[in-house]
Amino acid sequence: MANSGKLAAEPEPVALDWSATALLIIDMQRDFMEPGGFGETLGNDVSQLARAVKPIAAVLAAARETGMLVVHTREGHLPDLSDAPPAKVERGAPSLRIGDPGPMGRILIRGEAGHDIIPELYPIDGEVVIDKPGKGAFYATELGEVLQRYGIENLLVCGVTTEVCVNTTVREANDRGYRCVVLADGCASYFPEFHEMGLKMIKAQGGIFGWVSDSAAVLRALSPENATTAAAGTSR
Ligand code: C5J
Repeated sequence: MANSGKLAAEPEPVALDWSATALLIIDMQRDFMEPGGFGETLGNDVSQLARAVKPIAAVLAAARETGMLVVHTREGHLPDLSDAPPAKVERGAPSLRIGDPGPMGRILIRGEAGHDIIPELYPIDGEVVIDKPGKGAFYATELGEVLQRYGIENLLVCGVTTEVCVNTTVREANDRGYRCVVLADGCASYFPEFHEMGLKMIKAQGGIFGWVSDSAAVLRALSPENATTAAAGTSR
């Protein structure tokens, strides 16, 4: 595991105990990333999100190499929609609603092809996958217990979309006492201006919700040259 030197970040470098740090990858699902999924039914240009894939893949590879806990989340609902509030299902005028049949199966429903994580970032054995019905990864999930069990204090957060599920999760985590470092190039939005503002909202006011860094800084920090101590998490 890398040392506990400071990670380059804004508004200021942050010292992380890497053995108490997890990589949290938010909702890199086909439903958000690919044509025919939930994101596109809402009228979005899904190609805007592709830029986050390579940076996340690089950090994911480094996290796997160092034995860091990796947590993937998936937004979605039970087939009977019992966990989908009508206020969510009925909102707006999408081309298909949550639960409707689409080209990748029923929109945003657990177990359907569209609900799955994209192949480039597919979880491997030992990684945690959290299914969440809401935007925040803590709401109505076991994420808090999982992080506690592994002694996690810090989260490297990436995924989509910056201003919706990433921001909501970071705010939830901040209130629960986690240090959140959001990877700017590992997040994306259908609206580039919301991506920018979403990051600004996190790091403003002295880091009101956390820090913003990027994949290159994390890769430097996790590189073998910086590794001085054994990974606390290699038995995961
Ligand atoms: C959205 C998400 N945008 N994962 N979900 O509805 O950000």
